[in-house]
Amino acid sequence: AEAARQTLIRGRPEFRAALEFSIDQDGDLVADVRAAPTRTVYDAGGAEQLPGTRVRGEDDPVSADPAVNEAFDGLGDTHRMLREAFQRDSLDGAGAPLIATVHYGRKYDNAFWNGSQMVFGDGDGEVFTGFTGSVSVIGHELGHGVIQTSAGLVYQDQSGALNESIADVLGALTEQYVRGQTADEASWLIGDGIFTPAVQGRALRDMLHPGTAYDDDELGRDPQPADMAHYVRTVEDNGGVHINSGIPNRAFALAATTLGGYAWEGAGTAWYRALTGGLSKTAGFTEFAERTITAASGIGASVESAVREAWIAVGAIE
Ligand code: ASN
Ligand code: ZN
Repeated sequence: AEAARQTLIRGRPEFRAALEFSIDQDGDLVADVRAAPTRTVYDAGGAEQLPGTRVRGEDDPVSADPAVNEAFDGLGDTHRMLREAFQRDSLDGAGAPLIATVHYGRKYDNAFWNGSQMVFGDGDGEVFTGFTGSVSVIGHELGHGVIQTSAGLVYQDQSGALNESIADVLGALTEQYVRGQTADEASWLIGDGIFTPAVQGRALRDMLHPGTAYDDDELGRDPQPADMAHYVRTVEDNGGVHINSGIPNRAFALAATTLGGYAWEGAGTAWYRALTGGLSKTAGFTEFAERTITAASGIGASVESAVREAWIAVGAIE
C-alpha cells in the first residue's frame, strides 16, 4: 500500500524526477528542493588561482558579464538533462553543488574539470573565443564529474578514451536535450561555435564523422579515427584519449541515428546504465561495448540491435 501511495503522489519512479513538487508527511505540497541545482560561478579575473571571486549564485540577479551567465546557464542545462533524462541528482547522484570559474588565466585556450569544479578560459581570440559559448563543452566538462563519481574510468589508453568519449556523449546529450533535438536533427559536434572565424573548422570534434571537424593551416587536421583499424598508438595525450575517443563516439552517434528519436532515450540510456552499472575503471572498448549491449537489451530489441551493429561498424566487437 505504501508503494502504491508513493506512486500516486510522486508519479512512477522513472517520471518522478520530472516533478518539481512533492507531498510531505503532513500532506502539504512542498517544492522538491533536490530537483533544483545549487550553482556558484566565480571569476578568476585572468589569474590562475581557484576558485576566484564569487560572482553569481542561485539567488543572485543575472550578471553584466556574458561569460558568467553562459557558465551559470550551462551548469543548469547539464543538471536538468541528468535529472530529467537519467533521474540522476547532479554529478554524483546525491545533489552535489555545481561550481565554475570563468576568465581563468590570460588567453587560456581550454576548459577543464579539475576533479571538483569546472574551469573556463577565455581563449586567445585567434583560434578560440571563450569556452563558455558551447553547451556541449560545458556538458562535456561536467560529464567528467559524472564519470569520476560512477565508473571512475582511468584517464589513460582505452579507459581514458572511454572517459573522454562518455564526456562527449553527455555533452552532446545536454545540447540536444535543451534544444529539443532528435538524433537526426543533432549536429553531433562538440564545441560548435568556439573557434574564431579565422579557423578552417566547424568544432573541436565531430562524433558522427570523427576526423572531419577541422582541417586548418595552423591547427592541422582533426586526428580522430573513426574505427579500430585506425586506432592511434601514441604516448602523447595519455595514450591518445582525445584522439581514440572518436571510435566510441562514432559508435554512439551511429546507434542513436539508426534508432532515430531522442538520443537520451535509447542509446543514451544504454550508455548511462553501462557507465553506472558496475563498469570496471580500467574497461576497454570491448568491455564497454558488451555492457552497453546488455543494457540496451533491457530497453528493447531494436535498441540492442542498433547498439550491437554500431560497435561492429567501428570494429570494437565482431
Ligand atoms: N577540455 C579538455 C578535456 O576536458 C581538457 C583536458 O583535460 N585536457 O578533456
Ligand atoms: Zn575531457
